[in-house]
Amino acid sequence: MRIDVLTLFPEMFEGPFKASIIGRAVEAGAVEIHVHNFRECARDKHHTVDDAPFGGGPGMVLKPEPIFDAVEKVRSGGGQRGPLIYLTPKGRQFTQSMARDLSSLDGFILLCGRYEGVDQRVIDHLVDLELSIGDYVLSGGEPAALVVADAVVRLLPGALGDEASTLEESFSDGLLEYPHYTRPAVYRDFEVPPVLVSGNHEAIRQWRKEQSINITNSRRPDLVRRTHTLEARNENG
Ligand code: 6GU
Repeated sequence: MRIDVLTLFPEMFEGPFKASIIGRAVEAGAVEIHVHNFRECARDKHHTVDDAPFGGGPGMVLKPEPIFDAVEKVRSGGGQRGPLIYLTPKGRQFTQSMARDLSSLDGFILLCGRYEGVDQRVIDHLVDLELSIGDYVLSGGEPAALVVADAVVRLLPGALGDEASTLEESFSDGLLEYPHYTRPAVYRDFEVPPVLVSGNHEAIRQWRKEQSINITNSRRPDLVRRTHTLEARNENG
């Protein structure tokens, strides 16, 4: 996979893309990540990327030319033909199922906005998908691009040590994960649930399923309803 990131703050990606799972996936050759500063595509000698909004009002708007040029350069250069994804609080809410869909692509481009946003013509004529990571406001799309890249890259074959681990985790089956415990079995009088040290694998499986359902019911009833709706739909044909 190849991910290209277009941003005015490439330094925000230096640490995160080197560390941990993404770093390992890059090292292993599962993903190539290219971060581009689209200020370099600005045409004037001051490298201007923003301007005041037509119609007046506060804030600045990112100009279309540097962004169109940067995207065209990426698409002609490295041979990246994947979708252009614009990170914006106005976008569709990013989910685990979108992460799965993106992980099957050869690549995609992440465009990070700043200020009041980008000129609408970028969205109308260049962007394929607008994504948000949740209902709060960030100062720019960069942290959201990191979130999307992380969620996708960890699903690539070779990114995680233990390949089974992405199938059982929270959201994969529409439920939150059951609690985990490790040694020691007793710590400061706090005991591990006895079933987990019973050696009864069927009882453990049942306990974990029950825990998943209970925690999802109490914290995220919206997820339970969605799973049940899907199960009901499948049964009805
Ligand atoms: Cl993608 N961008 C910004 N600026 N804020 C956000 C967001 C994105 N997703 C949630 N909040």
